[in-house]
Amino acid sequence: MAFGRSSRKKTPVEPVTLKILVAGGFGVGKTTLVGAVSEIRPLRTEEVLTEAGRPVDDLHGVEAKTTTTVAMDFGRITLREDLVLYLFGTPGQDRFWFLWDELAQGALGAIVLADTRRLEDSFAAIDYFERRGIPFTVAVNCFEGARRYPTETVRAALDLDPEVELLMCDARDRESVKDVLVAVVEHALVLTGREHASAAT
Ligand SMILES: Nc1nc2c(ncn2[C@@H]2O[C@H](COP(=O)(O)OP(=O)(O)O)[C@@H](O)[C@H]2O)c(=O)[nH]1
Ligand SMILES: [Mg+2]
Repeated sequence: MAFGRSSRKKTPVEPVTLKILVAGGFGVGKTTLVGAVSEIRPLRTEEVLTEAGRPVDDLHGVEAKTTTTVAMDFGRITLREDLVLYLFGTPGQDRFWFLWDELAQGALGAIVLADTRRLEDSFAAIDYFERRGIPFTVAVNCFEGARRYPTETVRAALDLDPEVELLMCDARDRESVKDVLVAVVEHALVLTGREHASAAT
């Protein structure tokens, strides 16, 4: 029995690990999203916003927020037995741009979180991934109290390429976030596969 097929099937597979970035403006829900799905206690480096930080940290529209992620959020989720994602939240503030190139190393793809009340806050992240050719999916975090817009309206406002996917999500909801992650991985794998195919010809 010990050498039977059934016991062999139980041999744990070494999972593929993929790195996904979570980007978007300040207060859009990056820390919330990573925390909602992570199986490990998310590593967070939140700092209480200080008076000194106020002129830099634009709190307009996020008045309830009293902490800010100074370095990054980090989390892990097993999407399937053989597929583990490591999530890296990018710092939301402009003064931490220098960290982005480090974080982007080896990333398969990215989520750009957006809030329809402050869409322009997500432009920088979209530009960044477009310029570097990193596949990304846009997820609109549907805060209650924020007006709902048709997908096409949001796509047009963000000037998204037709092949970039846009989803609505709730960053606090594990299943909703998982849907976004699956979409990002699938999108990124299709694009990466296409790249490999064209490199081979
Ligand atoms: N109502 C609501 N609040 C949210 C949602 N996502 C995040 N928040 C809140 O919005 C604030 C900013 O979220 P946070 O994850 O810290 O944003 P970050 O700066 O992008 O990391 C926090 O107080 C969250 O609790 C959401 O989907 N709905
Ligand atoms: Mg944060």
